[in-house]
Amino acid sequence: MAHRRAYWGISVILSGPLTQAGERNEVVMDSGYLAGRTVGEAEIAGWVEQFHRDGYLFLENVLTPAMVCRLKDDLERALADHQDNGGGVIELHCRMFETSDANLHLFAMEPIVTFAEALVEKSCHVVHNNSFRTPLGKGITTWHQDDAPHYCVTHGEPPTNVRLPVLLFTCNYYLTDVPTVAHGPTQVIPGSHLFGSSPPPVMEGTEWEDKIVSCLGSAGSVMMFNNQVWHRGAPNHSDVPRCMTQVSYGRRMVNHFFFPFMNYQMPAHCYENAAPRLRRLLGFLPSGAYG
Ligand SMILES: O=C(O)CCC(=O)C(=O)O
Repeated sequence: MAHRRAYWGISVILSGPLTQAGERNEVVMDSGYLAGRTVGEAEIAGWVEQFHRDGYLFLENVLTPAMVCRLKDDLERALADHQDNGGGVIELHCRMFETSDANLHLFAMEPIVTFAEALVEKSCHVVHNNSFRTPLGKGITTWHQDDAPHYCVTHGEPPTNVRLPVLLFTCNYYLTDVPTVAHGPTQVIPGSHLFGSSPPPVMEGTEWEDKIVSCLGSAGSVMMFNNQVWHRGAPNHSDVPRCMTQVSYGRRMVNHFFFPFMNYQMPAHCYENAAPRLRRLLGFLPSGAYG
């Protein structure tokens, strides 16, 4: 099982001590965070290529500690107030942006928003923003795709000469440190977005077991993944609940998933003073086919 860490240019990485789980932590000497920075076209294009190849992209040192702190506080407050249905495996609060400016701010945050526009389409929008806490021993541990396969390979090997349009992808922002597999990282099978089939619910004993990548990183990291890629949250066997906020970007042809969907009305305070880009991301889309 590989443990992949992706760092961007200006971090200095040193080898750290072995953890109790026998894994070597790397220590990142911060000389800055990505949040709010404009990244050059070439770097964005490189990220897009990597995402198309692997079905995901993991970046560390994105959110500042202050941002992480606010997002986590907002999650704790929201959960104390109300919990949505997390299926018994996570403690969930939907539509965080309605009550959390920190979440709303993520939608148009550079350089992730520019990456989303390059990857999905220029007029993409935000279709989902949930936050959750993974209690000890729990997690969304069944392997899955977020949506059914966009194409099905009926026989033989999956094609290697296709590139799927990215209709929808999700950003998992880590709000707690995930230094070891025991902390329940998001795990992924690289390239599986092109397999044209759904994953087995359990990877142990399958031909893909040794392909699992665990995205280990500090709070403030972001794991961005295609809705087609095989992934899960590893069970949280640490002694700290794991916190996460999610923002999903979709094409115009993908509607939002703001529960209860039908007759959902976005509170006016979310958009009335928003800049044009954020307004579009909130759903004020250009007209086009079907509308
Ligand atoms: O908890 C995680 O890291 C993964 C979450 C997940 O699988 C999902 O939201 O679809």
